[in-house]
Amino acid sequence: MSILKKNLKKKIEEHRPRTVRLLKEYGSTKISDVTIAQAIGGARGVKCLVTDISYLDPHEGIRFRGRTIPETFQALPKVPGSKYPYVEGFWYYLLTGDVPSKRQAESVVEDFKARRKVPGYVHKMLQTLPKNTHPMTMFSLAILSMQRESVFVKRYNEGMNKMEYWEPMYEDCCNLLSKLPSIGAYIYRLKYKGNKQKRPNMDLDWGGNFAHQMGIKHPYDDVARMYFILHSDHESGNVSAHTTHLVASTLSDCYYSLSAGINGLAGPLHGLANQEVLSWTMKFLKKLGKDDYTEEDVKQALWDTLNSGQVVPGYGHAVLRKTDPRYTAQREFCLKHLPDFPLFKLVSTIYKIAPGVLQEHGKAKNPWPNVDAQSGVIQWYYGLTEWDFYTVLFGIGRAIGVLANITWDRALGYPIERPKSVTTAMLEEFAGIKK
Ligand code: NMX
Ligand code: MLT
Repeated sequence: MSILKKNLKKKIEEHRPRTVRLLKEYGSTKISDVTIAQAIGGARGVKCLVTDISYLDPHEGIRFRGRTIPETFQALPKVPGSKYPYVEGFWYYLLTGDVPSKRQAESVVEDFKARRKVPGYVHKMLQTLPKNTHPMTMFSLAILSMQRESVFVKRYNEGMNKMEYWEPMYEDCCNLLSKLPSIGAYIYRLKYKGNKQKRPNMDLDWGGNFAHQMGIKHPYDDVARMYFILHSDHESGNVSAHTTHLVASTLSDCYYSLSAGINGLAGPLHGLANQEVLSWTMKFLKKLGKDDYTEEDVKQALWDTLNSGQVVPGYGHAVLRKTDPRYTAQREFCLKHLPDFPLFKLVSTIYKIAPGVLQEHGKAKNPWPNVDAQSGVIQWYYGLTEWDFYTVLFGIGRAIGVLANITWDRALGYPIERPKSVTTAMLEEFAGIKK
């Protein structure tokens, strides 16, 4: 058994009695009420999911296993010659809650390398798709096409004890996660680089090999490591995490579950906002027809968007009530590596103007930028200008968090998810409205 799997097993065995006790002795303790506004309005703020992998505070932002973003980057073992951690070490950390030693992180690097090879039929399937298929559709299909590899399904069909469910789920998640960077890069080069593919480099870690297969030189390997960790997890209520969890709760395997979660990420109000930000910014520059712009021009463009009934992409959030620390982390990267890049300057001007405009508009509860407002600029700077690919990057990162979560879902025996619905007439009755 691998070092990670052995440690995870120990953690699971230690954790199980806590969940059992809460259920048995405190099951009727109330943690949330539900209002009519919440029932109609997307369950905002209803506390009905459990995860220990990350927690999102509205004012502080995300903590992974109790650590803020800077603390996480600081704590994890770094790739030699890089300031950024191994993504594999981060996977270890999310699963166990323990910061791995360099040796422990590197054992996951080796384990992932052994699982990295993408089956040939995935490439063949991708080649048959119409040329204008969106990269997110390709990514989701690639994941789904590998469902036949599921170890969980095989073991389930043989007859398996519930207490063992997490083990084949863990194997499936490692098998799937280890392949995602290669699949993403394959889609990129198939769609935008005339299908001139690069073979994986077995000397490189997960993030480094992604940069290599994309064909983008250093420091893009560090950009990839930073990006994937930043986008990994945002507690359990966001659409991609919740969908993955929901589908997995039926005992569907991780291929079905992640593919579904990726489909949720592909919506413009969720992950696809990162492509919308670039598209909005480019339209703004095109409409202006010149390189220089004033703050007044930016303000006018934001109002034009709002007045035409559209959202300002990259701004607002269902939980956060301040600038997203993932935005700040990427902004700090830009200030260090690309301070004079014109697109970064424009995004910074939007950051200066948009919150005031959104406040004056008076609808968005959070006028501050989220992760998607800043991520595309960095990709563009390093030569990845095909913005409809950006959400695939988000998806590769998001897989780390949601796959860690569904492994724990199996370990703790979370049941099939099935909330209750009511009718409008029932709501009217609750409200005391007479017909
Ligand atoms: N621009 C214009 N209007 C907005 C914005 C925005 N950026 N954000 C919220 N609103 C509106 C929202 O559409 C709603 O209008 P209405 O009452 O007409 O339905 C109103 O303000 C109240 O919405 P909130 O309660 O503030 O936001 P909610 O929790 O419903 O939605 C988002 C959260 C993130 C979906 C929303 O802020 C949004 O649409 N933002 C732009 C898209 C975006 O950046 N999404 C990425 C989120 C992060 N991610 O990667 O997933
Ligand atoms: C995410 O990373 O999933 C987004 O910020 C959306 C969310 O948390 O609701």
